[in-house]
Amino acid sequence: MSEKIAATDHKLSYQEFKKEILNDYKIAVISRECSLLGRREVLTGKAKFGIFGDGKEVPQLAMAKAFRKGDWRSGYYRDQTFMMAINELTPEQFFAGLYAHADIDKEPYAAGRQMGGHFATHTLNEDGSWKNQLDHKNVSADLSPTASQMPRLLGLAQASKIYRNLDTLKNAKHFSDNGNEIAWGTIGNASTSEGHFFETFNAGGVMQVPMVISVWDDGYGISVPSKFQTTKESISEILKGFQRNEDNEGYEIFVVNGWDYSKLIDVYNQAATVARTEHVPVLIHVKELTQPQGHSTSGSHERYKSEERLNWEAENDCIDKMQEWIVSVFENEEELIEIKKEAKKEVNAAKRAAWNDYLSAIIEAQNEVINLLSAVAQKSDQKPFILKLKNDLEVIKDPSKKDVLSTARRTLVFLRNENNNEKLQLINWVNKYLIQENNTYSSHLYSELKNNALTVKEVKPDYNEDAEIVDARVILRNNFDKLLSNYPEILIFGEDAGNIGDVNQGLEGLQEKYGVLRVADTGIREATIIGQGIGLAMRGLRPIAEIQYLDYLLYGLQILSDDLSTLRYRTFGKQKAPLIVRTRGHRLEGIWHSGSHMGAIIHLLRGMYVLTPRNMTKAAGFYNTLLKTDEPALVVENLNGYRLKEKLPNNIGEFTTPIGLVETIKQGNDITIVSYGSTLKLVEEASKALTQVDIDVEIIDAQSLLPFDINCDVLKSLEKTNRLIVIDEDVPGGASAYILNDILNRQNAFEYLDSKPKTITSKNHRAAYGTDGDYFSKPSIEDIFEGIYEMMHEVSPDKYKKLY
Ligand SMILES: Cc1ncc(C[n+]2csc(CCOP(=O)(O)OP(=O)(O)O)c2C)c(N)n1
Ligand SMILES: [Mg+2]
Repeated sequence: MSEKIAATDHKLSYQEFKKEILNDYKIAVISRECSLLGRREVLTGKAKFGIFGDGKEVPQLAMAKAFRKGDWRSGYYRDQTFMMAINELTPEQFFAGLYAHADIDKEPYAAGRQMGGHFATHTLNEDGSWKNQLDHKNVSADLSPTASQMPRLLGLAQASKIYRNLDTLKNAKHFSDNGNEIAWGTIGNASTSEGHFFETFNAGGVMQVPMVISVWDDGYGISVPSKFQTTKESISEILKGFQRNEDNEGYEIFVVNGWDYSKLIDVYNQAATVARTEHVPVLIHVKELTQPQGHSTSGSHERYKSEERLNWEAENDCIDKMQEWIVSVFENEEELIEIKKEAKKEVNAAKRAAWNDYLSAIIEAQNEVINLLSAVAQKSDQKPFILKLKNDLEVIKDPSKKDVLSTARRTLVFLRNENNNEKLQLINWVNKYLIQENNTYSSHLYSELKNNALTVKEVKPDYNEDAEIVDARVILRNNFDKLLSNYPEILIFGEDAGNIGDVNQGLEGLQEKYGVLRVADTGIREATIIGQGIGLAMRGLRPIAEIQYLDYLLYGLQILSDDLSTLRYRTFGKQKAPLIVRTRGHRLEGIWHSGSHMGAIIHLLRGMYVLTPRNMTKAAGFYNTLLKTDEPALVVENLNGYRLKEKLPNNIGEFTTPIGLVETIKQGNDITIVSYGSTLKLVEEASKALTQVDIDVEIIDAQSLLPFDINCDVLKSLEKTNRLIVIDEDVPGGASAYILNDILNRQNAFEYLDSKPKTITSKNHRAAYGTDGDYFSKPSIEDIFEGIYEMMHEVSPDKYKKLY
């Protein structure tokens, strides 16, 4: 037995062996004590919500033993014991998370932005550069939607395969040691019902990547038992067909009870060996786990578990069983009782320290405001009211920032008719606090570093006098060729992206040139194509993930939204995944293939850049820009633009399209038209016809929807035209409303407008199929012409007579 336990790296002496086990035991009991006290903190109102790892401690000790520096975890909210065992979580940090302490030094996972139990390690240095991942045990930032940790697990694992097999990356010494790193996934039994789990599982088998997925099986997903979750009530049973054999590659599958410490260590060792050396994916189904305090602090499990089940859980607690086993080996019950006592003391002290730490800055602010209120009250006609506010604040023993700031702001209402130095000091305090806390809660949505994507300067495409006119897709293809050759860490993959070079030939011949690892076909599985990209990007590669059509982005949208877009924000800038997503959309016909649900996309993807180039030169320029920086973006190419003709620039791979800047593509005096993507072609057509009736519009290409027009150039145009129409093929109230809101509210265009601004959009439904379906669903040239004409008719009815 001892040899098995010690099998990881070297043989242990008896004393070392015992010490290691007792240390594990101590971690387990500390972790349990945190869960128990954590629940109490919520029930007494000091924290809002708690979700803990009680009942899952022992297998996590085993996983931590097999987990090496350079490895990655992509897991979920039950993994506090693992985090403690790899020395990335202390009890004090556990409570800082519970209290939502918004100081990244105290709560290093999310600076209080996520619920407790959601973990991460820092992969970035202060200046935004990568840390050496081989010096760390890496934890990709957790997120709450169940199974959403699975898609990126695929990419984290694939990176090892890429690093092992691509000679050109042999120097990537900060990311990989010859691909020897494992990506470890954890997931609850019930969450394996999610599509993300099955999609990831299948893709991992196809790709043969080193990932080890642990399923923590406690028989429930909140109140719903396995009977309603999983066929045959066993995930390992139904995944048996994935087991590899002599004829076929597949998975290695283990089944083990979660309370069986020594067996768990054995299994995790075997799993690690096969994944690390052979790059075979592994499933470890960890059964017979429990949930001693129920799912979370939101309810009690007595409501839904039978007495029989509750009794079974009490008798099969994994720590109790581990303890029994230790006593059977070492006969040291007293020692364990002592460890337990110590653990209780330690956790209690940590809890108190974390609470005081959390509160001290708020109490300081409370005192500042109390003093300021005392001072203003003395000078004020409203003294009794202000003193009442002050007293109400003073008696709050455990104040929140909200208590403090809202008191200060409400006081200013009483002082609205007064002017004195004391009031000025209060105003200064409020302004300072608002700025400070805005940074605490709203920073790091995008990179705030010197090299962020908005700083990349425009380099215009350069043309020879006799520049060749080519199918636009050739510009993209040549540009990708150049990028692949300039950046060895670029990988492009997607459905039909490899062998045929994508459905529109933007990658034609590039797989042949750069190999199947760098230009790759994938299965039809958008969520994991995105996840693959996120994981690869986290490990220092520069993936370009292709989603075949914009309409099918919806399958991956949840991961883009929940994982990628929030990554920098939810880690307070401590993790990044510079993934570029490439897709194509607009203007085919039918309910799908024609879609332009840009409104939905831009609202869900705050944290990414969303770029809508009007042609392929602009698109190529965006890719070139994005590769000079390290932020995630979605580029929507025009589906009907690949075979249109464009001039071939001679600085392929070098010209850039700036992010966040609009471009005026036609000057005019009467109305400013803002549009983007392929709708611009229709606007241009309509504008030619409008010239003939003496209407001269200015056309602005938005180009970049997230962010939109950071320099407020539309405003400058409106100073001249005083009229605005936003045109797109999204539904009413979609992206056009977003653009309109920006121009009116952020740019303050209101004062320049002489006509009511309007939008011209598609109908409320998706586009019907066929030429006529399209004509009656989306804005046509006539719709655009008439919409613009009507505005001029309202201005000058005699000159622009009613059309009909
Ligand atoms: C996509 C999604 N649906 C629902 C939830 C709410 N929810 C949180 S945990 C949970 C149960 C998960 O059970 P399981 O995967 O077995 O993990 P356990 O909590 O039992 O460890 C549910 C339904 C969620 N977080 N995400
Ligand atoms: Mg469960």
